[in-house]
Amino acid sequence: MKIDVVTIFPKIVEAGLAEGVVGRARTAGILDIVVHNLRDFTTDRHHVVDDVPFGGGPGMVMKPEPFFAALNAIRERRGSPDVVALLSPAGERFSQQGARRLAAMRHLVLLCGRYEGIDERVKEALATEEISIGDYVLSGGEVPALAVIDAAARLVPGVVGDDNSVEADSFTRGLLDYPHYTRPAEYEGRQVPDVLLSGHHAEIRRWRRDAALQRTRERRPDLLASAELDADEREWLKRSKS
Ligand code: JFT
Repeated sequence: MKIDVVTIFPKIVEAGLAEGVVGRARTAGILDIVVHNLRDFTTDRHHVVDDVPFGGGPGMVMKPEPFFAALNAIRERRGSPDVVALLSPAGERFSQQGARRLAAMRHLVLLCGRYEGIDERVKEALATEEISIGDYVLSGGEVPALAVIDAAARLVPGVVGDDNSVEADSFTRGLLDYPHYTRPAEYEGRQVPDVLLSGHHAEIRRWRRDAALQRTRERRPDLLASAELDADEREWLKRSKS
């Protein structure tokens, strides 16, 4: 999978992509990610990327020309992308389903801005979609771009070493995860549930399934409506109604 990121803060984005499963997948050649410095696509002496807003008001707006030049360079050097996503608080909410859709693409471009936002003509003429990662206010599109890349990349075959761990993921089934424990079996007076030490694999499976269902009902009942539940799981929820 090819990904290009356009930003005035390439070091933030590079730092977020250098380590962990994404970093390893880049080294392994599974992910071909290039981070572009928007200022390299300016033509003035001072590499200015922002300007005052038409109509007045506070703050600065990102100029369109450097984004157009960056996209032209990406098309020439890297080919035509399938998706050009602009990160924006006004975008469509990103989700696990959105991550799956992007993970199936061959070439993604992510446009990051700062200040009050990017000139609307960048969205109109260059972006195929506008994405928000959630309802809270960040200072720019770099952290959202990292979240989108991480979520999509880990669904690309080979990026996460163990396919089973992606498969077992919370959200892949539409439920929250069960609680995890490792050694020691007792820590600061807190005991790991006996069943997990028992070696009874069928009972462990059942305990985890029930714990995931219980947690999801308590913390995210909204998820249960669209979760993929089998007959046993529906039955457990009915029987254990509290
Ligand atoms: C914030 C953002 C997302 C996402 C892109 C650009 C400028 C600062 C800003 C903040 C509030 C209102 C501008 C961005 C985000 C999110 C994304 C930009 N800002 N206007 N904030 N929070 N969930 N995606 Cl460009």
